[in-house]
Amino acid sequence: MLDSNQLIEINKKKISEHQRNWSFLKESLTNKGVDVEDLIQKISDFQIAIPSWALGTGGTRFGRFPLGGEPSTLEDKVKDVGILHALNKSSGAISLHIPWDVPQDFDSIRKIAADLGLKFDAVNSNTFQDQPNSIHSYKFGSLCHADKTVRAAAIQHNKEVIDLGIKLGSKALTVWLADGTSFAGQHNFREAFQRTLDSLKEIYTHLPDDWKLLIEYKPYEPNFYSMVIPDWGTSHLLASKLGEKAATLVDLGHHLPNTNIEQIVALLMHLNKLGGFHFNDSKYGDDDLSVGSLKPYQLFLIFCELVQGMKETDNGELSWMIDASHNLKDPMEDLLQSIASIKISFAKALLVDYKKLKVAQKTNDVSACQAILQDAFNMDVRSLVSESCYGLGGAIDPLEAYRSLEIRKGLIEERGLDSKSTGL
Ligand code: LRH
Ligand code: MN
Repeated sequence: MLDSNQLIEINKKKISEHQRNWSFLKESLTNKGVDVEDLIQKISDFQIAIPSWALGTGGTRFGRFPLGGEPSTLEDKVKDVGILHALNKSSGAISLHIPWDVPQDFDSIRKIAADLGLKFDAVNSNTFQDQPNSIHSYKFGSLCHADKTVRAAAIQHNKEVIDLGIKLGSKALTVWLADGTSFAGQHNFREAFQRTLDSLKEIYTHLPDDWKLLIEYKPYEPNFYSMVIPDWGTSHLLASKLGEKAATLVDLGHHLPNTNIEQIVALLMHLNKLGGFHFNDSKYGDDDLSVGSLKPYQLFLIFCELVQGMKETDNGELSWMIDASHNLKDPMEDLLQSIASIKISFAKALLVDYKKLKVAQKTNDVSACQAILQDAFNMDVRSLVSESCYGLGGAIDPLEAYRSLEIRKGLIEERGLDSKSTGL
């Protein structure tokens, strides 16, 4: 558990510089007629779920470089998310992946999480790996598999993940399927789609009334010729055929190069079928890199569609989650930087003058449209995000606090150099 007194000491070293930056920004925002208190409240209320599978060093098929002090139990994973939340007051939930994170004792894991101010966000099923001594194999798919008994096993697994999530207080199931083909002719596209829809219908009947089914799409990997759910259109088609509890989950890394993701987000909100996000960044494929580390302007444009969509559409509540894999950085530092990028993009998107933008759009004043967006994007809102975090008892600079508190050193002393985290 992070000692809050230590945090107070660390903040003392940053407070005068922070207050100088914040008072300057606060004054210029107030002069622009911005309701600063409302802005702070929106930033403070914005909580992003941490993926349980991203608290250790992932690795690629070419190698994995462990860091030491990794959480090898679910209890330790929840504690690590607790440390992130104590530092940035914005990581108030954890998203579990089953069977990588099956709780041994539900009451104790709920208590550990509650004591750290954490909730359980969407639970993730896994029919992309075979479990030891499982009689069925998902090698050739799961919900789309030609063999009815394999589909039945995958459906049963998803129902068990829902039951497990209910015991944790989760309200959503995320389904991502590796199902697809790597060779032309390997399966019949229409039959595979229909089998997948029929399987999802059986899972959908098991959802409690207040739950969501989040359907995640991906254009390729681990299959490299076709995926059964390759794009937002297919995910939306399935979600529409299933019912109002089903929606599309947008993983930022699951798009072919140069895809206009902000347009996809706008359309899904227009259709009230956007369910949530897996935030990350990428240059080429599903690179699962730190959020905002490569395409901060795209992330800003996505949040501009979200801010407008949350005001102007009836789209339901969204699940905000990170989905990343860490090969080079300390996972905790990577997650702190990713959360900061997300909150900075959200803050900038809240500062766009959308009234002025609509006028410019109506009059086809293209230069003005760009200038209005970039006015907000070019604002330095870091002290605003720090002020909201500091106001909640967090660190003015969470990453610097994580380092000055030598948290990784402490975790290595406690867990050793070889502790390995379950996940990818
Ligand atoms: C697939 C994915 C999906 C997962 C996994 C860990 O690429 O994005 O969300 O379940 O990563
Ligand atoms: Mn994902």
